[in-house]
Amino acid sequence: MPTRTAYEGKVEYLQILDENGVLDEKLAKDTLADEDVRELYQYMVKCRAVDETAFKLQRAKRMGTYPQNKGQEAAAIGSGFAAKRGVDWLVPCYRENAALWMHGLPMHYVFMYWMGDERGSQIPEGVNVLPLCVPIGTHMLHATGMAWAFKMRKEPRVCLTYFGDGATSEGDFHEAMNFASTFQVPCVFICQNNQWAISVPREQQMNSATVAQKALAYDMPTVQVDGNDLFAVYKASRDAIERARAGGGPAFIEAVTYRLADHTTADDARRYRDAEEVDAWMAKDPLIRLKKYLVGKGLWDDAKQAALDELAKQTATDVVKAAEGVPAPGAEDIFDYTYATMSRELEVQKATMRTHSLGQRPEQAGLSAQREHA
Ligand SMILES: Cc1ncc(C[n+]2csc(CCOP(=O)(O)OP(=O)(O)O)c2C)c(N)n1
Ligand SMILES: [Mg+2]
Repeated sequence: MPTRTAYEGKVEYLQILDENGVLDEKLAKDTLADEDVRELYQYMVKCRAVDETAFKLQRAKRMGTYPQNKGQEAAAIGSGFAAKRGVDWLVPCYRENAALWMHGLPMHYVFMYWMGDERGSQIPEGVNVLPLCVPIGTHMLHATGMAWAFKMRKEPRVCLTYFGDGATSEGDFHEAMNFASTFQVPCVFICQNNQWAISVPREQQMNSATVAQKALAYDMPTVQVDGNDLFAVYKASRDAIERARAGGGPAFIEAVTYRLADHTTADDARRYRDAEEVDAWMAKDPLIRLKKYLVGKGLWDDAKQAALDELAKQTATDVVKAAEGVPAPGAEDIFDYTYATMSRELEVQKATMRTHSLGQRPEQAGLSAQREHA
């Protein structure tokens, strides 16, 4: 019996603005207007400044750790701009701050989070953003569940969930993809393929030529885009979001980008990756090419850049001030917000600020008993 092709798939690659700032006018049609590009460029520069400031803050021991977003701004902003603020929901990991800020998350919340203040995860009412999620891949299931709820409630909302290349090796990723596709929920999966999962390069993380092709197994519309190209990310995201909103089900976007900084401030990437590789990607920096495009069109000049740099610096200073200006939580908070009704033992611990159950002496814990219990 002759064999026949049971399934055949392909993945398209989209680039609209190349590394030299040259735009494919035909593909760019009906995407971003000049005014949008200029505004988004300014936003990118501000986000970069805030990101660099977080790094310095950690080095000055004023922040615990921090994963720089540097180099991935176009992927975050292009997709974030395509989503409707206050309607759609963003379900992040930790390398797309710019999208979260764009959707109303105050910038200093991210700083508070990395300073170890849990209130950084207490997202203000009306901001459709979930807290940062460090356990890799787990949040994609939350996004799928939320999108399922939107579908059941017939709400015209879409969930955007962000994750890295490494996350696609997790079981949670495949469960989320399978569920989203089987139930045709309005969820857009955005993989920021930044080539590295801490010190593991993409080629050692997976055998597939692209990340995007993983979605073919779930029969999901999928595309690979130049993730440092704001136009391409925007177009792919808008198409996916609007199709999902119209009932067309989930979609997958692989944004090919690069982590220009270390994995986090606890890492030193020089130990495992070549300087030439980093230099090559530095030349593809999304900010550089967007600036080239704007200058080429006569929409940008040195004076505007100087003013913007000043503004960006001020923005970063304001974010630090806001984050460090939040009063420290009281030590009692751990008692007050865990149980509706405290046990007798916890009441005693709260009153004395020490635990008897472990035989701990206040000096050992660096605490001095404030009050002895009656
Ligand atoms: C479930 C889980 N396993 C392992 C880790 C440790 N870890 C933190 S970040 C990371 C790599 C993630 O790589 P990727 O998904 O590509 O995201 P990137 O950091 O490159 O943005 C790992 C393994 C974790 N946080 N959660
Ligand atoms: Mg990665």
